[in-house]
Amino acid sequence: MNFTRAIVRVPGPDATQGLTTAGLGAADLETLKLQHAAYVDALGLDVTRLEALPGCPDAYFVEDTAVLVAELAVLTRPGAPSRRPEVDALEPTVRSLFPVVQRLTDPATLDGGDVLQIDRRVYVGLSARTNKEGAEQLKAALAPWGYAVVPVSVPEGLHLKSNVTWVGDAVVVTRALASAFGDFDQIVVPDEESYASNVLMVNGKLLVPSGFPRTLELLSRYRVVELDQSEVRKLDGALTCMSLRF
Ligand code: CIR
Repeated sequence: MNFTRAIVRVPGPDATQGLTTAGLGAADLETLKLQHAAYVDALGLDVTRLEALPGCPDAYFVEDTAVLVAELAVLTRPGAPSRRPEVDALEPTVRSLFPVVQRLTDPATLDGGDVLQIDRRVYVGLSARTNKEGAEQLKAALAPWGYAVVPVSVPEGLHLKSNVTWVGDAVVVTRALASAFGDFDQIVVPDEESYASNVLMVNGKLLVPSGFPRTLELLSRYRVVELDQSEVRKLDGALTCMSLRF
């Protein structure tokens, strides 16, 4: 929750052509770029801003391509084959910033959106994108550093973090995943606001997607910054996806 830096990637001219299951219609490129820029500003971190990656429309969802913890970075192997070139593109940046870098290999698949770190526990969603081998390889990479990897099945939504995020003293969670996070204080989002379970706590400021009034009320004890995610959501994206924080 305490970060100084972030890596982001600027959305390219093809950013609205990415993978999606949202069924919310076509995204508007200019609005999407504005939403991305507002998000990067709101992070308030020292940002490494990578250029758009031609041919990889989903590349600005940079979270999926690495798992960063204090001691090391693990480059992933995204579940969607079209996204795998994004990892090679990220690798030099990560190597320049982290002394230890590991990389998941075939047959592992894992998207960073399926990884939720809560202190020394790292929850890994088994989803359409992340398989058991992905969770096992991540466990092997992190175990020497004292992290416990806990697999969780993802009942709905694209990723684990489409259902649950950590705000420092509680999880913000959908009803579907509440029981899997019974060890923690919980803020359970109403079913019709499940998208709002993806929030991002950065140094005491809580970034929240706008348009979810009941969740906003539940989060009123935090210092909330609302951000319009309408276009990003059309591409199955959410707040955590668009940066790697460390
Ligand atoms: C995809 O389907 O891979 C992208 N359109 C959305 C990825 C969202 N990433 C995330 O939630 N971490």
